[in-house]
Order: sequence, then C-alpha cells, then structure tokens
Amino acid sequence: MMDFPLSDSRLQTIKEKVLQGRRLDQDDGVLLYQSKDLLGKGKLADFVRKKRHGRKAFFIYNQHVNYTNVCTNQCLFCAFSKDSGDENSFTLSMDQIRDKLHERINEPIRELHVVGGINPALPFSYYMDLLRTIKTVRPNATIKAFTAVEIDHFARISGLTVEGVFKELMAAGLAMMPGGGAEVMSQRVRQTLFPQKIGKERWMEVIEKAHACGLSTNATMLYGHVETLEERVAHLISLRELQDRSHGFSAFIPLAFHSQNTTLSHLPRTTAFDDLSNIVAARLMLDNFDHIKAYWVMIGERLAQIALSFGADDLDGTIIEEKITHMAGATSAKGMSREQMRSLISDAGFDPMERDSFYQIVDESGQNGVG
Ligand code: V47
Ligand code: SF4
Repeated sequence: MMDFPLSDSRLQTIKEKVLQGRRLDQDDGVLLYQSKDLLGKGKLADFVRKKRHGRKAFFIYNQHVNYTNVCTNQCLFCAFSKDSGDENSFTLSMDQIRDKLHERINEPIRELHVVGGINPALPFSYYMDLLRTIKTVRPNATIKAFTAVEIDHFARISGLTVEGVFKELMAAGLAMMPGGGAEVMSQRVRQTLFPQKIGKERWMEVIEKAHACGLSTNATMLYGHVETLEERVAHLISLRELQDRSHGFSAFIPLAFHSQNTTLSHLPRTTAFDDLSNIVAARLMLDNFDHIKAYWVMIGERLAQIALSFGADDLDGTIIEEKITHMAGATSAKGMSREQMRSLISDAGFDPMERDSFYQIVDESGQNGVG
C-alpha cells in the first residue's frame, strides 16, 4: 500500500513501526528530527494523518480575548507581558470585554480563546465575572480559557483546590482549556528561560485534573530557542503518557518561537524545515492524539498550507486579533476570513471542514445557533 523510497535508510525501522501501528520511542523521535529526508518522513506522517482523517482539514471561526498583559512570570521568550506600571500594560474591565465582543457580534464566532498574564492585582472573582460576562454576550460560543499556569495561580489566590477552581469556573461557563504554558517540559530549559513559571510536574498535574473534571484541553510545545532535540522528544513522550492515562487531550500545537522584542532577540526565526519537522514528529510520536494543528499565526499561512501534507489536520482559526506572536514579530496576517481559510485548504488538495471546539463539523452557513 505505501511504497515509496526513503532517501535516509535510517528511517526504515520507523517506517516499519508506523506501517504496523507500533509505538515510536525516544530514539525514533530524535532520528525523526535529525533526518534531512523531509519527504520520506513527511510521507510517513501523511500516511498516519490520512488514516485518521482522510482529506479532511479542520478550522474554526474563533476570536481571541487577552484580558490582561500584566504578568509577573517574566518568561524570557515572551514579548506580550508587561509590568503593571508600564504605559503599555492593560487589564480589561467587564465593560471593555463586552465592547470587544460586541465589535464582532454579527459574526458567527463559535469559540472564544481567552488567556492572559499572571496579574497579582486581580482577585478570583474577576475570572468568574469574565466568564459570566462572555457567556451573557455570547451564550452559544464555547469558552476555551486559561492555561494550567493561570489555573495554578487561581488555586493559590482563591484558597480552593485545583478541582474546586475547575468546579467554579465550569459553573461560570468554562468548557475547554487551551494548551499553552508547558513550553518545553525540561528542568534545564525552565531554569534558563522561565524559572518563575510552574514546571513540568505541576503543569501535568493541573492538566490531568482538568481531564478528570471532564474538561478537554490542548497541549503545545514552544520550539526553536534553547531546547535540544532530545528535550523536544521527551516532551512529546510525557504528553503521550498523560494522554494514555486521561484521554483528555484534543489537539497538539507546535509553537514556533518568535524572538523579536524579547531578551532572546538574537535568536533567528525557525526554518521552514524545522517547522515541518515538528509537525511530522508530533503526528508520528503522538499516536494517541487525534489532532495536530498547524498554527498559521506562527508559521505563516503559506507554510501552514503545506503542513497539511506533513501530518497536520487543523489550521486553528480565523482569529482576527492575535497579540502574543505578533508582539514577538510574527509577519502572518492578523486574521483570516472563512473564505480565505477554505480556499487555503482546498487549494492544497484537502476538504475544508469548519468545526466547533469539539471537532463536530458545523453548518457552514453560520446560521445554526451561534449567538
Ligand atoms: O504559552 C509566548 C507561547 C503560548 C512566544 O490550545 C510564544 O488551541 C512564540 O498556547 N513566540 C500561547 N510563542 C499560545 C497558545 C495557543 C495558541 C493557539 C492555539 C492554542 C490552542 C494555544 O504562546 C504561550 C507560549 O508558549 N509564546 N511567547 C513567542 N515569543
Ligand atoms: Fe507571562 Fe505567559 Fe508571557 Fe510567561 S509567556 S511572561 S506566563 S504572559
């Protein structure tokens, strides 16, 4: 069925494992990253992708809401966060949140992606108000909000357990969590780049509790800074092991580091080769994840389109106003229309599928119950 030459013969064992549906190990993962046979390894990823999804490629009509950029964590790779006294810092009031949602109220937005910095001035009630306000203005959209980093912070300031925090937030409208905050789960990288942020154990613990409470989450990996290939693969394997236990991950999203306006601005942009290798490695290592997203905001619309042939099955969303990557120098558009999204996908030879947050395909007329 799948017969094509591999120009890197070291990939042969991986090919056999993939064809037999056997799990890849740490060494296989490192080899996948090292191999320069992009078409060979890409074909393996495409085989797995097609087995799961055929020619379907998903996207969602969504809106990002960043409620504050004040953050005490000071991750060295971040261009988004500001100190509370900074003239460019902001924290949105409920009126401003309402205004932001009303600006686009006539669009069929199905998901609100809501994240912010760790702002010590905000009480737990702020986050409850935030969810309730969003729910009131947009009752039919799914709220995908808060990373494990924020949830850990909420537990500290509220005195509640992590499960208690989820219970409250879910009652106020939280339906899913995005995948940020894990960066690269390595103590070495953490000490170098984000010593103040929660580490691997806590991130995994919070996410596993989210899954146990019935919340699905995504997972990400920030690559292209100081991490080694071995650390990338170990990160993927840790996610795979958690998924074996909880089955709560929905999608994995490799995030290409953008260095502009950060302390690491000397680092070059990731290459297209590395961006595609990350999609390939994710699809082949994460054999228990349904969805691999090519996040067009980070790798650009043009490469995201190609990524669909290298293992990705989802292009994330229309977005319109993205801050975290654009503050760090991303040159991609700020948003895409549904038509742009659809033709990007069909021009690449795939069938565009507009979805909701849970990968149900939706009526693309946009008429069905989005408010
Ligand atoms: O956690 C921060 C990363 C993440 C930079 O779950 C940077 O559907 C690149 O998690 N260059 C937030 N990346 C974004 C995120 C996300 C995006 C899209 C979809 C989903 C999802 C999740 O962005 C942060 C951090 O890892 N980040 N700074 C930077 N300079
Ligand atoms: Fe804060 Fe997140 Fe930026 Fe780190 S990446 S400084 S936690 S906003």
